[in-house]
Amino acid sequence: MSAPTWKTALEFEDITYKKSNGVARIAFNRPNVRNAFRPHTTSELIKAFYDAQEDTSIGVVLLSAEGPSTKDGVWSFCSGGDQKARGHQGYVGQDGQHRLNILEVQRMIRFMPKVVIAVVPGWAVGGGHSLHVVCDMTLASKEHAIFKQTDADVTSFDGGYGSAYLAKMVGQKKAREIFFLGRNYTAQEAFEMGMVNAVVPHEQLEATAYQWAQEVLQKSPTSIKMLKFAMNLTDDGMVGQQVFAGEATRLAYMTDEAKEGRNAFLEKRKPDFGKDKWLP
Ligand code: S0N
Repeated sequence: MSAPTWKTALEFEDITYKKSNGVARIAFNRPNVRNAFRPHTTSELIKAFYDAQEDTSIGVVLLSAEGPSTKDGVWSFCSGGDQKARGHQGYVGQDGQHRLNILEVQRMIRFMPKVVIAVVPGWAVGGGHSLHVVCDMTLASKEHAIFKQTDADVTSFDGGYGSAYLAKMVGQKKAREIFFLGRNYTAQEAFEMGMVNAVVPHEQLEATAYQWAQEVLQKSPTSIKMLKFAMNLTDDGMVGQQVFAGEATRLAYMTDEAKEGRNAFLEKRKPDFGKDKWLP
């Protein structure tokens, strides 16, 4: 496998955004506050994820983090919502509005027809923990990754994917322990409870993530997309069905049958879908 040749895709302030050979890398870049997200960060994340979704050359997105902190050398993935930006109705942006738009980022990760891998080099805490949960896979630094839920400490809780979906992943008892006690868990412990795919030596973390991405890119894009949406479906209710069914409709569009339906309408005639098409 050739080494990545990262090129900056778009310039941002709170995140970095690069691409290389079918892979997009979106990374938090506020290491001195443990990569906490403020509204400016989330709006940049939304722009980057949208760009990656629209780019047909991209099949895998790595959600990672720059670091370590220049203050104390500590690594972080993300420590959740920036408590300094927190107002009474949400997180307050430069425009003075209160928002909770990290949830929009979660939905983009969940519904994007591409694979999103969380690359966790350090602390994954609060809303940062929830982000790794919603990603399709998680790789964690053996030496520095720490998983922790502080939502109940700061009364800023994720009652959606961050908790209910986590419970599907690690089991009800363990998920309740994670949230109710707010303890620290190592990468190995997170692996053993089923919320981390692999524990990787820190120095190899980014290279391993890129290699996993390249492996995914060898697979059939339609299969990967349909499998992701099929696995989401049972937990996502009617929205899950809508996302899965949209792709089924796209596949139907590709058939001669669909072309005949469209052409017949445009030519103002009855469609002829042919015989012997009712497969058993
Ligand atoms: C990450 C922790 C455990 C690291 O501890 P450590 O290593 O001892 O470092 P500290 O000295 O504590 O921190 C270093 C510097 O970084 C600042 N900082 C850290 N985290 C944050 C943060 N989240 N916000 C603002 N600043 C932060 C420290 O202040 C310190 O700065 P200096 O050097 O200037 O003193 C530890 O730091 C920690 O516990 N952090 C707080 C984690 C936390 O409680 N996060 C919020 C939890 N809740 C959410 O994230 C939920 C948000 C969410 O996803 C959501 C859910 C539902 C609906 C909407 C939302 C939404 O947010 O939109």
